[in-house]
Amino acid sequence: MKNIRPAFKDSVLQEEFSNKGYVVVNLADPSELKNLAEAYQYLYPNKEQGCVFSCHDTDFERKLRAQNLLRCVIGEKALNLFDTYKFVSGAFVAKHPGETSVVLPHTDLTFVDNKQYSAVAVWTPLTELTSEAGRLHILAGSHHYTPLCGSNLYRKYTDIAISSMTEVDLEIGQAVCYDMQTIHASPANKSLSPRIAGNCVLIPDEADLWHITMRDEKILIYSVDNDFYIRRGGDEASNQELLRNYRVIHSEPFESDPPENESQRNNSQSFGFLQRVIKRLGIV
Ligand SMILES: O=C(O)CCC(=O)C(=O)O
Repeated sequence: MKNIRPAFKDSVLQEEFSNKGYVVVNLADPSELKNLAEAYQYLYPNKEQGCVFSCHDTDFERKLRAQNLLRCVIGEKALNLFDTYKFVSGAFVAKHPGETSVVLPHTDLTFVDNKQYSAVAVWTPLTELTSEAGRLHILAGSHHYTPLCGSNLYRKYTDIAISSMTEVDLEIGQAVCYDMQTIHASPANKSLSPRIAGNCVLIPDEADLWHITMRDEKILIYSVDNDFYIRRGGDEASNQELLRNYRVIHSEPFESDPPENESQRNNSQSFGFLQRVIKRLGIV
């Protein structure tokens, strides 16, 4: 196992986090989170569809206000749990009723050098979190095996059923802190009202903030700042344009995972890697 700088002040939480890739904590007074839910309704009064992340909001001023609110409530509380961490970015996640609100299994972007550090997402419900409304599901232990993730370097984890992952039940006031390399997902919201959550990213104070992208068959690691993550939009062309302001600190050739045998070679490009994760975690 890698020798990673601890994230949590509390050694019991740290051990659970290192083993499973996530841990549930008591984060804040429910009334403070209720205020945040009201602020969300004020900023985003219109009915939408699917699962909508405020970090992809094209209204830059509103995106910034949303992030500042999340930092002041979730970010500030979370900082007390961590051993000299800093806030990087935050988003409201609105899962609207309907089948299109499913979030398929994925890892988050690589924000730090995972050989040394853990970037942690602090995800907290702002509305009642029932199974029907779509809880976060996590594949325990998967953070030990997942590869780098960039804006145009996504892996597909479609062979992993959401139902085979751990469903994280939280009261309002609690949060799940997960390693951003951990595979997670959430099923569609089958209830009648939107399910709102706040999600904030924190990294160690001393860690270089990364953004990874792929260009000309190469994986490029950029050293960026918080401003990059608030300014970046959803589309890759503007992302590449913005990256011109930053420095590449490392590059390596992109190698897709080699298939393990002839039948796999015929079947799927990413078969080898995914099957190894599945086998190691015993979720076949
Ligand atoms: O809130 C959800 O249901 C999914 C959140 C998620 O996957 C993420 O923030 O990366």
